[in-house]
Amino acid sequence: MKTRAAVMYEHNQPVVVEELELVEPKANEVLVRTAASGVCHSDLSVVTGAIYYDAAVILGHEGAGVIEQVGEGVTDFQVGDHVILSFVSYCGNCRMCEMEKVCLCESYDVPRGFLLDGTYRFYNSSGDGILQMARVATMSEYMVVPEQNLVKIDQHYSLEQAALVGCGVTTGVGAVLNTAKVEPGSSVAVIGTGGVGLNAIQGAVLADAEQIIAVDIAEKKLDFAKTFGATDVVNAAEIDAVEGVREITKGLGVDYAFEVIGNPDTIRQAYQMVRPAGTAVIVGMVHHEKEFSIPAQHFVSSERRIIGSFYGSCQPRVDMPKLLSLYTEGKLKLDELITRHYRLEQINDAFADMEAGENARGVIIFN
Ligand code: PAD
Ligand code: ZN
Ligand code: ZN
Repeated sequence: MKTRAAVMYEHNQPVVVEELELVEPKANEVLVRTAASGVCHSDLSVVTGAIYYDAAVILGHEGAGVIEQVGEGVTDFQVGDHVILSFVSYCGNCRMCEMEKVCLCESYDVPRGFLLDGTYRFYNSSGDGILQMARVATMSEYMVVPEQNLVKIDQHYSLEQAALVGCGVTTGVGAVLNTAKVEPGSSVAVIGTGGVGLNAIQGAVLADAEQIIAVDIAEKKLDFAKTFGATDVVNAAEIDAVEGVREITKGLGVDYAFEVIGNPDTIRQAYQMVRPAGTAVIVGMVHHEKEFSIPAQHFVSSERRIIGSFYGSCQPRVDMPKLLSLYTEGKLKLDELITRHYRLEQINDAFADMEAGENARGVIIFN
């Protein structure tokens, strides 16, 4: 069948929207018609090469849609089911899965962007195979994905709001609740209050944190942060982020700092703004060739902790329906995250708006 998709053919060049041929789902795979795809910074990082994929690859990993066809052996899903796409495939049986660390599943040793049997499902008009970001490719009208990447949801949810749960919401809220396990009454700083960071702020609200300090260089983002529950803001374009947070916390520093940008400098700031024995949580995806450094002796003598958080340490099929329930109960904001809609053809505009700090989240809507 034919589908239109946003394809990265060359790093740091405009993304190409074109018609591709999509083959039928094989065993344990499903054909999904995409309803909506959020535009996450990780998509832009695939374009820049910070998150490395060989070209060509279809972008998009934050989406939701409707099942149109199921391959042989698929028993948990049916045509018509509404699903969120998970950007990890997990087996459910390996040691990491049994430890409920399913996002760290180690069973699938397949090169990035191929489906689990190591082959392509998408081809361009020249007959070249096209990879799928995170094995999903939500920036395509249709996608064939492993059933392991699907989360079934109730049909009354808007697929547009549900799409955001596929990455930003689960990553941000999960970093606070699952990875860091922030205690009630804690003080929290979130550095970078974009689509993911705003959800870390929502996570801190859900954790009953007492003080939630938003740090960003864009005033507009700090305004968003306040509506999502930040109690204080620090504009890092105007003052030093670490000093700003220290001042608000009367010199002590915060219990938890979340870095949600992907920059070695702001990772160091996160480390510096936590109190002794506090925890810096790194959510941002730093360029794959870069490292960060911190003063080693100080790290020991201050007993600070630095932890990584991937996909909010979530269990997609457990956590995503729970997050949607919180939305229904009015405890999680999803509507307010969506500040602009785009058509697939406008993907390069969506990335330009992201770089200009325009949106909380931009969302691509399909017909
Ligand atoms: P975004 O572009 O919506 O937000 C980034 C925010 O950082 C913006 O508001 C910027 O203004 C702000 N910012 C940039 N530089 C600075 C600075 N020096 N000081 C303070 N603020 C700054 O991105 P996003 O929220 O979609 O993604 C954020 C990161 O999270 C990005 O690295 C992405 O790849 C990563 C991510 N990680 C996971 C995971 O599983 N760990 C999942 C999804 C996204
Ligand atoms: Zn993402
Ligand atoms: Zn596994």
